[in-house]
Amino acid sequence: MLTQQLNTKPHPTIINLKYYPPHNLMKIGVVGKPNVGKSTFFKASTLKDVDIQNFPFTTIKANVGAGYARIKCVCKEVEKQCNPRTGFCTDGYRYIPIELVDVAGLVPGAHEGKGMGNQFLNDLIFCDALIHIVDVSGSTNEKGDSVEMGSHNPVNDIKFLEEEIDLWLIGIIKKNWRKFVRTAHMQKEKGIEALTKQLSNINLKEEDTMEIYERLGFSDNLIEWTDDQIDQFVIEARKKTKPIIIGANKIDKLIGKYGIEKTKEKLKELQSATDSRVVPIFAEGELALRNAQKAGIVDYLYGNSDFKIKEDKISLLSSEQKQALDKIKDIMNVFDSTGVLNILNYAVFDKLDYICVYPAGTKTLCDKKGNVLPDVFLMKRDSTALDFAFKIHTDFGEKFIRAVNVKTKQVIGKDYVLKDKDMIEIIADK
Ligand SMILES: Nc1nc2c(ncn2[C@@H]2O[C@H](COP(=O)(O)OP(=O)(O)OP(=O)(O)O)[C@@H](O)[C@H]2O)c(=O)[nH]1
Ligand SMILES: [Mg+2]
Repeated sequence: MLTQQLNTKPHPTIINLKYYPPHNLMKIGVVGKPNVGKSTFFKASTLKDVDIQNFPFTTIKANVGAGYARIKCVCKEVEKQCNPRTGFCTDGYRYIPIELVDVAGLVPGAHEGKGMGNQFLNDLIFCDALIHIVDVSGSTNEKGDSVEMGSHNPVNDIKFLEEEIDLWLIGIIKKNWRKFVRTAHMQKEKGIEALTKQLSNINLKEEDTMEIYERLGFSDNLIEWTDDQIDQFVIEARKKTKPIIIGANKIDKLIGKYGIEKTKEKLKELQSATDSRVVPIFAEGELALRNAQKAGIVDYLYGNSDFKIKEDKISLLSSEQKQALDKIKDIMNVFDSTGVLNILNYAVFDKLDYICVYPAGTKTLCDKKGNVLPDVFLMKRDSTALDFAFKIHTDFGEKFIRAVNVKTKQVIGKDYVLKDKDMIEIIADK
């Protein structure tokens, strides 16, 4: 609606998107019940031209595209302009691509086939985290139909969605449970080893399988596991492989009805009902703003806390358009941004605890083609120089000799623990 008000054309292309092989991109799923603004959030993040409508099940086939996390790039520190191979760098902010997957809406009972069922969630199996978009204004019921504002309690959505996601994963694991347990038994495989292999199918790492296994203290003989125990294990696995962050969307509606202070209280109420972090979002505002920026109406850098209408455009705007922009500005002032990039940054750097590391040549910071700091990789905190070498290329990992910390010029070994914004040169056998 706001986009129409601002009368700008949506941009069908993604900015400077050249994919790495998918295994190198972090992947984040966008989930929630129908009609809450998942695709609006996706479109505001990726600028991909996807369908948005005010009724349930607009999205059926998953939308996939590149969103971004954003950091202050080291190129400013070293006083050079970088040339990113993927993503982009503007005003010293480096935008690091992340794969976003926007799926169809989930309804309570989806695991029993209600709504669109939950098979479509299989598109999320390799996601590192899930952003659960909630209509915080309470103007969509559990099926995603529009209802009177405030008549639906968004706290209920948080609970049901988590359950449906858990039940989906439980369904996947239980489907082959008996067969895999029998095979493991026949091959005299240890329970934990068999389980590790099985759960790697849902992206669970070996150390995480071990941690859950030790914490729950279930039998080493998987045949003895009860149904409940399998469920408990998978729920813990889901928390590790698919942590959920709540995007409290449509805050504009909430503010419109209750004002700012009451809105903040409502957000606190929502936060107290969940262990997941609740991030306020105005997806429609971000989408309108990015389109206005593309159309040359405003000076705005995606993710910033403010924007300016261009002097020469002010007189060309209708009062409706000015009002729409004022509304966005007011909300950005209160919450420091529209929250769209904010929630992705929170997912990557806080919840998943990743840091950014640049491969760099010691002398020039360039690759062979002369590009300055062309890549930046997201690495799990506490990763080592050897992990980084493997991340760049298996060959580098296998033939690792030593590395150099480009900032300090110190030679480092494979066990060096990486720090955020390190620039590292890997020296490997040819
Ligand atoms: N007021 C307001 N409306 C929004 C916001 N974000 C999305 N909407 C509206 O919510 C409706 C649903 O948006 P979609 O993005 O299609 O929702 P969805 O969750 O993808 O819906 P399904 O694909 O049907 O599951 C549309 O009318 C959007 O314009 C927002 O931040 N504020
Ligand atoms: Mg949609």
